Formats: sequence, structure tokens, C-alpha cells
Amino acid sequence: MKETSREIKSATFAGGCFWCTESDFEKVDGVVEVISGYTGGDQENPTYEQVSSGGTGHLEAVRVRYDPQKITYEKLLEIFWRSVDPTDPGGQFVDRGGQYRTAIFYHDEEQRRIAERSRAALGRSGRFGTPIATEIIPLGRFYEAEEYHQDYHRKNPVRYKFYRAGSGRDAFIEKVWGDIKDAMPKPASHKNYTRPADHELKQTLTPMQYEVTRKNGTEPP
Ligand code: MHO
Repeated sequence: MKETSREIKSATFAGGCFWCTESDFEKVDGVVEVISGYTGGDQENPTYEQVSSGGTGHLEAVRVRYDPQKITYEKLLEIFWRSVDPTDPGGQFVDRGGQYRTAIFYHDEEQRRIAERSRAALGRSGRFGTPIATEIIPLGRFYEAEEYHQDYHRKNPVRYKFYRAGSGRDAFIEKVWGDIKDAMPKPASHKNYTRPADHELKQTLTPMQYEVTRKNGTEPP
């Protein structure tokens, strides 16, 4: 078997309900995997019930694993801004509380700088009438959410579509960004995304990446 060592990077975003943010990022070319989880709080091994009812300090978030040769971190930020209401400090759409607020969790100094610049540019653009509330926070421990929340939009399409339509997210995004919809880096549907089969991932990921991402392993420090 040919050795391939494609570099895969990670980015972490909180954009309210992770069913939605996971679905939005999975549509993006260059994104290889999106994992729903919790981060930003102190409690160990938080459950969905604990986080979603507030009080653990965590936010619903997604870990986006991407191929930097196909998409940049800047582009991911652009997609993020166009998937959320970044002016809302108290939640997202129907979901209220700090656990649903928006945040960018940076993995290193470079991501921090790029995220700060991107947020400042969005603020200056005048696209929103109110200030950008999205926090830029150093990434701490990320807890993967329960299996039934992973790929929720695929596992429970009816409930997901019903929730999403009623949440107000898409109507808001259409109102704010509708004029430049065609310029959006995001393709219109999921048709093109299929999670690669395990044997394909084995070929494209390094052995450690495969262990960590597919077998729930942990990277050595
Ligand atoms: N209030 C929503 C939240 C979904 S999102 C994964 C629900 O449970 O239906 O937090």
C-alpha cells in the first residue's frame, strides 16, 4: 500500500445547535470530517442533557477537520460567519443561553491572529447593524458528543429539518446574506458529501490520524 501523509488540520467553532453547524460544515469542499461536541467549560465528561440545559460552562461546538491544501482557515471562518448570527451574545435563534452562543476556539497563535482579523473585518464591513459578539477563545478540552448526535441531520432527517426550519437560522442567513448568495463558498446541498469509507480513510490519514479520528484514540502529548 502506498504511504500517503496528507496533512489534516482542525478548527473548532461554536455556532449554536451543533446539528446545524455540523451539517453546514460537512457540505464544504476540503472538509474531511466534522465532529459534534462540547468545549469551553470545566466539568469533565459533560452529557448533552447537562450542556443543553446550561450551567456546565460548555458550548455546543464542532471540530472541523480539513485539508489545508483544499481550503484555508480564512475560508472556514467566512463559512462560519455566514452560518450563524454573530451579533447575538445570548444564544442562537430559538436556542437561548450561553451554551448556544457563538465562539471561535483557536488551536494556535496563527488561528488566533487570523480569527481576530476576520472578526474585525466583518465588523468593519457594515454587514450587521450591531456589534459582533462572537468570542475568540483558546481551545481547551473538547468532548465528543454522544453518538446519536453525530451526523444527526443524516440519522434523523425529519426531526432535523423540522427543527431547522423552525429555528429561524436559515431565514436570518437569507436576510443578511441573500444578496451575495452566489458568492458564498458553500455548495447548495449535501449531494457531494459522503463520508469516506474506513479503508479510504486508512489510506489518506496517517496511522495516528486514523487511530485518533476513527478509533477514538488520543494523540500522544
Ligand atoms: N432545542 C433543540 C436543540 C437542538 S441542538 C442539538 C432540541 O433539542 O430540539 O441543541
